[in-house]
Amino acid sequence: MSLKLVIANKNYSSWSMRPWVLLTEFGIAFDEVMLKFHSAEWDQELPLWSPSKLVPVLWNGAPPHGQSTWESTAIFEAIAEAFPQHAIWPRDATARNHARCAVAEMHAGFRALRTAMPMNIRAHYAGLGMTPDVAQNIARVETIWREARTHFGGKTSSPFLYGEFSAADAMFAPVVMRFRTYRPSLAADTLAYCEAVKAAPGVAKWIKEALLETEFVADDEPYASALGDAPKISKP
Ligand SMILES: N[C@@H](CCC(=O)N[C@@H](CS)C(=O)NCC(=O)O)C(=O)O
Repeated sequence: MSLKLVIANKNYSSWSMRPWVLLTEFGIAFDEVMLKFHSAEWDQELPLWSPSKLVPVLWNGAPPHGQSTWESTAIFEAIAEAFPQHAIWPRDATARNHARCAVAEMHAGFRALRTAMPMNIRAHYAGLGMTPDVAQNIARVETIWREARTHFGGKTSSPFLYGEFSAADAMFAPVVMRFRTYRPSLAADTLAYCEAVKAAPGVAKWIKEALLETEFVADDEPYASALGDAPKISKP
């Protein structure tokens, strides 16, 4: 296989982060194709790489003859199918069912959280973005994580949702990034899980590379202008 993953800015692109982290955590080799938002490359190359004009897209081979997989959950399935030797999904059927539901719920929902707390890894906006709908989304995330940890992951020595790092942890990694930026009030078990995700090598590598980026994407920066000052950019 010759895998290429087409992604956008690591600081902002939450959907890009998920399959990148999943592949990296499992040590699956791939070439990264970075198309930064609002760049000439994005305008010129995205139509070649992405049938939906969104990222991420996973290619086996390259356009026009390779096979493209778009939409995050389809990409997860393609990876799981291509690498059955890796437990991309939990091996236990009951855990796998819960993990699939959690991943599907994240893919389809949590709009309030995603809108009011856009991923912005380098920013520190503690206290911003909270609304009643966001609070409900966060409570639901905490419930899913707690269920997974109580019934599955917590019964192992691993800190992740279902035991070893899986597709579900990759799916929720951008939520951990949002919690890191907006610092909502969270339960102790949620915070412990967030620490484990941040320390996972693939996640840590993504964060490190995100912090090296300098582009400012206004669409993803509702609070930079609201604060009336320059964006808070932390040093790598
Ligand atoms: N449902 C898609 C969502 C992908 C998505 O919205 N990607 C964003 C970047 S994080 C994008 O490509 N935005 C570009 C645009 O909207 O023009 C998936 O699961 O992959």
